[in-house]
Amino acid sequence: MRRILAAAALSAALLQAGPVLAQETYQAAGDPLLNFDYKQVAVAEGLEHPWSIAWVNRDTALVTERPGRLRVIRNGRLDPTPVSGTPQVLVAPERGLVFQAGLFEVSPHPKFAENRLIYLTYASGTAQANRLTLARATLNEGATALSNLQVLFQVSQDKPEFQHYGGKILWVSDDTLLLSVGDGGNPPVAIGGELSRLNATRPGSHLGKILRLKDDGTAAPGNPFAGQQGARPEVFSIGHRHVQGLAMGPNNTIYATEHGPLGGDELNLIRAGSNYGWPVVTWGRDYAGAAPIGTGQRSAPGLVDPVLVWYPSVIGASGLVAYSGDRFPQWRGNLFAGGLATQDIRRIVLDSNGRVTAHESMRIGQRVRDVRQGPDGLLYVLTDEIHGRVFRLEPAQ
Ligand SMILES: [Ca+2]
Repeated sequence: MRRILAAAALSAALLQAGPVLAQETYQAAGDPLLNFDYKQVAVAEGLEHPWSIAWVNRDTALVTERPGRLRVIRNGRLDPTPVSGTPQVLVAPERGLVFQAGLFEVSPHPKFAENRLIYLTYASGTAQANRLTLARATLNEGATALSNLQVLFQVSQDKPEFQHYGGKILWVSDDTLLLSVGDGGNPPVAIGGELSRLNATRPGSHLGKILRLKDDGTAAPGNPFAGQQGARPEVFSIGHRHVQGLAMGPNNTIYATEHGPLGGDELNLIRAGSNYGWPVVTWGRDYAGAAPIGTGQRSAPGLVDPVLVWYPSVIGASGLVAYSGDRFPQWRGNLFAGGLATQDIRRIVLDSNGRVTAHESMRIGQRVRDVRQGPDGLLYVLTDEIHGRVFRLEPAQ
């Protein structure tokens, strides 16, 4: 299923910060249509805001529903009974753009076959004081119940409101994972009398970051800010607004999609210790009055530009995967990014240097929350609806 590289070699490659290269940003304007004949094949229906899908073996997939349920699809059939033993989750009421709290990612440990460990991310706390939480639990043989639930990590600061948690997990070796944490929310969301988003560039806060943790939730060794006074040892990269897609690309590269404000969703190539600029530079503008943000600039020395920006209209970036299967040979090495707002999936073509060379849109017609590759080499899609569904894309012939 997932190819895990030798932990030592990969960790060394991950931690190579490398120079901040002046890179060209590919501006993905408009919705060029993907010219490929594929069909949608239904897998499961009637899921309430499904958020994330992951396989524990070839025939068994787990799907989170944002209101706090974990569901199982066995041999292509949705079990009507949710998995028991899931954590208590803070769920946001449905209010337009801010209904983000709930149960997010499900991700089996890379050695799940041996240890049966499942990792979950979710919002916990109250409407006034809440935070992203990472927990793990043991899944029983029948995949009907979790036990031994353990909270492994919580974001350092409480925040009010229900926005920008992050919550994406990417395993980068057998014992370390990347975890995205959002900036806490749009103005006027504040912590300690200042805007929450200002924490994104501060290594002393978990907000607006990608973190690198061991599988027990503690800081992974060798993280780039670990020795710095006041810095959090978990921090891997900084200056993110709201990473909602995290994937390993060709040649051990790490890509992340994040939500910009009004305009300016980004695809970034993630390197240890880099600053991705939020909220100092962005292509987007604020929701409140469409005011310029930070410096009002798109780029600045020392801040890493996105490899692709969706501008002037955003896609509402969600799940991300690099395709490596054999059912769509012509797509191998391409990235697929879900679009909530655009109700589609974006195919993104990279060259051997990791730069974006092409981009096109696969129309779905519903908000796409996650796109992943199944063990069968097909692409699986989750739609973010009250009656959400899971389906797969197959070549038409
Ligand atoms: Ca940025």
